[in-house]
Amino acid sequence: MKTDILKLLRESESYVSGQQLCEHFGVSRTAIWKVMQQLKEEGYQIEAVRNKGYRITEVPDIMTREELESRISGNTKWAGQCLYVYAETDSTNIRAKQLGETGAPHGTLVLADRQSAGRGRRGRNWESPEGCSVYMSILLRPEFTPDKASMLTLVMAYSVAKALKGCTGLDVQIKWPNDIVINGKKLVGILTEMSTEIDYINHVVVGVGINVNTEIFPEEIADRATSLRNECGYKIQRSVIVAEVMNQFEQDYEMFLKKKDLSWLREKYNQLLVNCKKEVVIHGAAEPYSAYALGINNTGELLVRLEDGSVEAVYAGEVSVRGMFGYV
Ligand code: BTX
Repeated sequence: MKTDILKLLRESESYVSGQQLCEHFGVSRTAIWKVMQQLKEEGYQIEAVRNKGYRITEVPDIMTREELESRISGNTKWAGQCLYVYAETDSTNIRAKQLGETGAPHGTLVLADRQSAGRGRRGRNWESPEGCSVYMSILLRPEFTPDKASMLTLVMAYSVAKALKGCTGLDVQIKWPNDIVINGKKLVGILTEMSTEIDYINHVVVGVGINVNTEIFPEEIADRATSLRNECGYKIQRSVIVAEVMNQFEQDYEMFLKKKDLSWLREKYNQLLVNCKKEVVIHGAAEPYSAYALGINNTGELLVRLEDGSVEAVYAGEVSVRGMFGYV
């Protein structure tokens, strides 16, 4: 009921009468009043006017189940419909993988307000302070073969980039394969992990860390990390970002299932690619080498032109691409 009340209040342009709410939910006025008190305690500013009813005047940036559910529930069919919300956890990817082992449905979304052991790729760390950013992992149960799973990182990057552009108007770009950047700094990291048999996927977990309202970063990453707030100069509601990412990702995932490759987003993705048509350095298993990035192919590899004119496909798992001058 709290989720629905929140939704009704937010979506209503004027006051919602107590009587209306009582009838809608089949409960007493006291029950409604109690929910309003709880919401106020959580930081919602709710105006109560005699003979008119209730009106929400300010929404806090909190990551509670009700706040998130009220944003996501009517928006998607399966993405984020089953929700696990933690004030703190080690890593939402770890939680989602455990849920994957115990039968949680496709689209289950795990969120935390803080991660004590947020993870990047290859054992790296993801800074996850409390109260300011989005740490979320979606559990997927795809019916395609394991070789296609790495494309999901690219699909998610595309969905997140669109969602962030839509919510903030910022000119975000994708740094292949798993970061979103702006002005040469990292805004988002994506970590895809999967559990497989030889030719069968048990489940895939796509974890997304979005720096939303972080103002100060630890010294080690301060020169190459940024947040939406630092870029646009005002605070952003995290739950709105989460809901929009789920909305975009559900549509993009369904398109991916239909097409079985990235042909449908290739051109649009390449337009968002920060390194496209630029010299890059490929850091692989052997010596790093420089090449000219041409964009992704239909299966998500980065095509690069080598000095001898030949074109090579670089695999996401093998390398990281650095710009000639620093991080991007
Ligand atoms: P990555 O290995 O590409 O990036 C990790 C590197 O990025 C770190 O070594 C550090 O230099 C830098 N870094 C660390 N924290 C931040 C930050 N908050 N902002 C910008 N740069 C940072 C990228 O890995 C994948 C990250 C996925 C994070 C999500 S959060 C939800 C889910 N749960 C979880 O444990 N991981 C994922």
